[in-house]
Amino acid sequence: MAARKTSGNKATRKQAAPDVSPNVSRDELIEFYRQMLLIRRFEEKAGQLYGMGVIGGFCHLYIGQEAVVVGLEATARDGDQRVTSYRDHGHMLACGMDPKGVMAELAGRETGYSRGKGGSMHMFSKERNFYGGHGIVAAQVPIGAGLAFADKYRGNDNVSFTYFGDGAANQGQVYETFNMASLWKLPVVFVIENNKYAMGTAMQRSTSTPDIYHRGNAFGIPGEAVDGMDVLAVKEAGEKATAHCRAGNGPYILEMQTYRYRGHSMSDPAKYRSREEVQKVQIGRAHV
Ligand SMILES: Cc1ncc(C[n+]2csc(CCOP(=O)(O)OP(=O)(O)O)c2C)c(N)n1
Ligand SMILES: [Mg+2]
Repeated sequence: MAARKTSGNKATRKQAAPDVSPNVSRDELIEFYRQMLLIRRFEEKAGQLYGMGVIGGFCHLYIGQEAVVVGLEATARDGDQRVTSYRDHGHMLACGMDPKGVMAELAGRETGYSRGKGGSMHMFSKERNFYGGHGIVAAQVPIGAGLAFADKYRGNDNVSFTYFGDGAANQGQVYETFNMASLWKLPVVFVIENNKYAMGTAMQRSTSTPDIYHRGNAFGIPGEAVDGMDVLAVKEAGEKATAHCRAGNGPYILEMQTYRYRGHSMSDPAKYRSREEVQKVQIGRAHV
């Protein structure tokens, strides 16, 4: 998580710190940190419980990518909807789902969000407008456009946050969705979480052009790349994207430059990248 420098010295430390930006209060910053830390600690515990055999089945950790979902959820309003892939624990916690219910589901308990039958990849909350948790790569993308279609039909100004990975961005159904979403001016923010890898395949081995956010050009969908390790940059970009959608201008693409610190899933030999590469990103010496 990249932290921004704040002003201040020892003499003034006891006084309330000044707001770092006109758009973000000190309390809001603390709340962002609390949420990112909640996700980090939740994920670490999930990894530990998996190792102990308490959690079974598939389990994909979000560690490293926390700023993306926390920054974007800061721009969400009541009524906004969200859908994502199997790497979904952070999204559920950030949209206000109960961590105990999520953890219970991971452990296959009846008190879990899917009564213990869905596991890590298949949880939903109608109350929080969270529509999963999808194990089929990119399957959630047309679903996200469908959610936005419902909003347009109902005539409200809600948006649908539709998250998918850099690998998913190479799937055909993404482009069918871009076409319809643009044609019908659907209020959907396509959030590409570019963590540089699709399982063990580095992006440059699978993706013809490095700037995925350009992929909306053919459909007239604007897009931009964002430092996904900086929660404030994410929030700022999210505000622009949601304002675009809420004003009836159709979809918007945000390519979040991020990185996953852990393996693709719990069984990942991690032979496709070096420990040094991961460490460089963690200490902020490499561009993500
Ligand atoms: C249609 C389909 N093809 C292949 C797979 C196997 N698979 C699971 S995750 C994954 C990689 C996806 O990478 P990306 O979209 O970058 O998401 P990330 O795991 O990095 O979050 C693949 C190929 C699948 N689940 N569904
Ligand atoms: Mg990826």
